[in-house]
Amino acid sequence: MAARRPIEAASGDVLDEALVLWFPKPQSFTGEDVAELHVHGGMAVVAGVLDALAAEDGLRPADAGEFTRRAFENGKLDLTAAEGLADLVNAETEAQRLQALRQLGGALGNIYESWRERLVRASGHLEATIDFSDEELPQDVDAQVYEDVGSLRREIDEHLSDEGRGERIREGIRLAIIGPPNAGKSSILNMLAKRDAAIVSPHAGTTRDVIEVPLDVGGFPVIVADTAGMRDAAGEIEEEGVRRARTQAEMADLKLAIFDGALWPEVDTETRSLVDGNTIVVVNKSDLGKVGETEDVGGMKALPISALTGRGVDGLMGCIEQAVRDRFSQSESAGLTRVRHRTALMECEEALARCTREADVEVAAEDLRLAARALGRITGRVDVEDVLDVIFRDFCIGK
Ligand SMILES: Nc1nc2c(ncn2[C@@H]2O[C@H](COP(=O)(O)OP(=O)(O)OP(=O)(O)O)[C@@H](O)[C@H]2O)c(=O)[nH]1
Ligand SMILES: [Mg+2]
Repeated sequence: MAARRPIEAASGDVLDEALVLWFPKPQSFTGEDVAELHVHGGMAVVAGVLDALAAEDGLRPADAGEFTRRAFENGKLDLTAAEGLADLVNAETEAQRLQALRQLGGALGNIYESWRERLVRASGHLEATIDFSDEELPQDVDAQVYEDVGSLRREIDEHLSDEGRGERIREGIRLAIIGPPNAGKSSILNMLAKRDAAIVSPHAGTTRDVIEVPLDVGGFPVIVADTAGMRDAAGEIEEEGVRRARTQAEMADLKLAIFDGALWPEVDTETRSLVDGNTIVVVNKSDLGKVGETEDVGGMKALPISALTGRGVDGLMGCIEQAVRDRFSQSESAGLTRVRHRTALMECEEALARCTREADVEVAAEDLRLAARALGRITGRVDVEDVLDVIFRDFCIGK
């Protein structure tokens, strides 16, 4: 129901002409009666209307995430959908938006709920074999239960072995720029970021702290980290910088290994030792004329570029985008997006493993109930009080 109405203070002063929307329960977002006031957005209007509302008995400002929390508590959405909504509000790139929308639409919740129902049914069947005699039951009830538990374990294993794709899309894919000092790592970061994010200088050992820049690479969120040049450092501060560079290299989903074209064909041995299947190999300073078109480092094709002239830079961007796409494009089925999901799924899988090893049928049935409970925690059916505060804290006010 919508109407245009004057909004009045208790004194009778008209504060604004506003659009008033009335959503009767239970069809509203929260499942409760909800009134929305669409006022003219000036600060004085908003402050006046909020003051007038605060003067009414029983009214107070909503906490962050309170609308969504009430919707959850009234059974309007499950916990994974609520998380999807929070992610949608925070989405900065296309891949994040798509993933969040899919989760809000129930793609994850439906998977976990269907698994949970299978387990509840299986534990019921197993319990029936305790309470009833063989003659009263259809044949091979327990064999069927164990077969279903086996196939569910395989589905969960497959779901878990996604290399953290959904989590990376939510939090950002990590790309570390590594290499010897003075190779042009910071110049390359600045080029990718299209701004002077890091200090560039002719002195080896310029960068010490890790400098992170978030980028949108073909719709994927990528956090590019520039690091200190790898070498036996001169002094404590640089030493710490090099230690941090190595940590970044270990943590990264993808690496850009930069070699110095001024020293070519000499290559830094430590950087070379860090080159693996998730590394794009680059030789910078190709403008100095020492680097050929078809170079390689330890069998890996090396991309000649020049951060100074911009040569080869588009090719490098293309390589990064392709590497990200190859690794992080969404599969057909929805994937988990939070550590919370992963932990509960691992707990479920452990309970199922115990169940298959267990000789005592009563204990095995209890394992199935525990496994179902772990899944119920993801969608918010059981044991959720302790996680609710954490989840809804991430929301903004008014959602
Ligand atoms: N000729 C040439 N010089 C370059 C190129 N890229 C960077 N340089 C120069 O190389 C020097 C080092 O560049 P940086 O980007 O600071 O190198 P870095 O790898 O970050 O160095 P550290 O932070 O000390 O490890 C600077 O003087 C740059 O101007 C290039 O493509 N060609
Ligand atoms: Mg640097």
